[in-house]
Amino acid sequence: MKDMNREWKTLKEYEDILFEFYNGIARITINRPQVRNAFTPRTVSEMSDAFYICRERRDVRVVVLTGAGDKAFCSGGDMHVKGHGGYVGDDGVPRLNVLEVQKQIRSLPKPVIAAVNGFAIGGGHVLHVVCDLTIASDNAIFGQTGPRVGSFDAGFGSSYLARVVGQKKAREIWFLCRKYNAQEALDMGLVNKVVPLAELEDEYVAWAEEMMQLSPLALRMIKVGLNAELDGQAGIQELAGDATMLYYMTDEAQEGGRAFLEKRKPKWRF
Ligand code: S0N
Repeated sequence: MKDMNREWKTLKEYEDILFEFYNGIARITINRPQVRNAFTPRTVSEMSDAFYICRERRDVRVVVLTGAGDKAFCSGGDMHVKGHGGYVGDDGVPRLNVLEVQKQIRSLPKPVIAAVNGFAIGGGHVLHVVCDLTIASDNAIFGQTGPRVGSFDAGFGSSYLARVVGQKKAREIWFLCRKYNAQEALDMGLVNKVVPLAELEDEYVAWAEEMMQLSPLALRMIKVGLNAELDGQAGIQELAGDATMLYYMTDEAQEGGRAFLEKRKPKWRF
């Protein structure tokens, strides 16, 4: 059942996305239903800004990414603005700035849930793949189209996809460009749960609330560890950054800083 009393408060106004907050959950909604929530460079830079705010705000504990309407989560890059070298923004510069958002989602130190409410296609499919969890409505359709429409994502869109569904399935998804329904996606481990569309919001709020009962720092460390195992030096850098953050919380690290400011030798305790 949909909780009609749930009031989402706008966090910031944008042109192409909605950015709302409810009870520790930030929700980013791609709001271009007339093009099945395809993204332009502006959509992506707005998403990037919103994800940055989610990273910084302590009251945001879980982030949900979804699409407006009941037909699409996201249909990938907006073909109307695809030019030579990327998607062309209002400034005339071609970009693939969605790659930055993929990295932001993966390195956000909080769980990100994709709430897939329809088509998740092309670059839109990759967006759900890089989220930590995916909850899909029963009308959801998944697939890559790149080799059919003059594009491909050989980064997370391929390598991380293969870690999620296995090498054979990932190659099938990319080499045949088929579409898969929600049950097929569930069967191949591409999504965590499928619910009727009318129950999608209740479901992702329940999952977010369940995670918010748990230690935020423990979840953060698990996420960074899972990423580090896959991401080589960049993954180790993030894990090491969190290790440094934890070290800063110790008396030993505090003493080092104090000693410098007091112009004396630090007194390390062994
Ligand atoms: C989503 C589909 C299957 C929905 O079909 P349906 O319901 O029959 O609707 P349509 O009548 O086809 O569409 C409704 C209106 O929406 C427009 N539209 C749909 N998708 C797009 C889009 N991607 N760009 C622009 N407009 C779109 C339709 O044109 C239609 O408009 P009107 O009513 O005016 O005719 C179906 O729409 C579909 O197949 N869409 C295309 C999906 C697709 O191929 N997407 C891939 C786009 N390319 C990428 O994402 C590139 C990936 C990329 O950028 C990348 C590259 C390297 C590294 C990373 C990435 C990355 O993005 O991750």
